[in-house]
Amino acid sequence: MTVPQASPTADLLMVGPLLPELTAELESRYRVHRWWQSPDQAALLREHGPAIRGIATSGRFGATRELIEALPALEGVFSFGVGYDSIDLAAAQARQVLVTNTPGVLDACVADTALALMLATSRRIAEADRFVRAGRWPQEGFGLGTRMSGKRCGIVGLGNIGLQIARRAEAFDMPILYTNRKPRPDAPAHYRYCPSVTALAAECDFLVLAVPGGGATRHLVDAEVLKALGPQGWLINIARGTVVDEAALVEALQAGRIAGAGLDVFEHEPATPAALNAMDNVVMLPHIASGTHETRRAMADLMLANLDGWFRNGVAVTRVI
Ligand code: 8YV
Repeated sequence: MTVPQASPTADLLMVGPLLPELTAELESRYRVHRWWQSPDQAALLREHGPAIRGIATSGRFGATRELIEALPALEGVFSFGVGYDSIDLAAAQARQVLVTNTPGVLDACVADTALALMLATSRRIAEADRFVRAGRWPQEGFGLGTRMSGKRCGIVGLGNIGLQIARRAEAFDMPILYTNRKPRPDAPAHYRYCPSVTALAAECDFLVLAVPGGGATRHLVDAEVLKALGPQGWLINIARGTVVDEAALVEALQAGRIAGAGLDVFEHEPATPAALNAMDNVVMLPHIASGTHETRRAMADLMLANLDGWFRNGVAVTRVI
């Protein structure tokens, strides 16, 4: 797609690979320097660093303090994704560099994935699929699952994504409980607020994590929370791997202290704990909650709107800072 424009408006440093069509669009509008493919990053910085005005990145690749500080003409960090825990905000703030993300457009797909994981774990969907593929059906019966409809849905973080999860869970006749920094005044009155994650875990059947990552939520779900969730409780994580103490989760699963887990995110992605591979009560996805054609396109469009808005008119659409 070509965009009517006299010449590329700025030099961008692209930290890691993005969607091929987004990369092509970026390259048609900007002078793009591919950081991750550079055989000599120091030479790239020496040659182009002084001209680079934007960092193009994603939640996965982020932007380090070191990189932000190495670019004297940097004006903005433009990220593909809503989470910005991998971007050093303090370094950006200190340099008066703006940071943009792509909020809103991915809420529905991320919430859909949370529900998919809730069903996949409790109804043993992935395990049942493996059973059929292995040719076991003619010889054996497949055991029973756990009913999801009507069970209590406990949401950690009632932001936009949390609200969409709640709406979907209500269609399964699930009472909604949640915890947040504070009760959300605009939340439906029948959503029950719990003052802590442990209190919420003790009262729900599905503990669904929808909080941002970063220092403030690191290991929010620890051994104590998992114990409170209990042997009939399921942990669902579509937030960030860092929100869960993964070692404690593995231990809790091994000891049968929780019923199972549905995980789209992990503490050390793309590495996943080997101990989970043998557990049929765990469903693992490779961080695909926003990964649909429609949503990734909308995220790309919003990232481009931020870049073009800033470099053409000095106004970014969705700024974090
Ligand atoms: C993306 C995400 O997969 O938006 C987020 O925060 O985690 C996902 O939508 C990610 O940003 C791409 O790296």
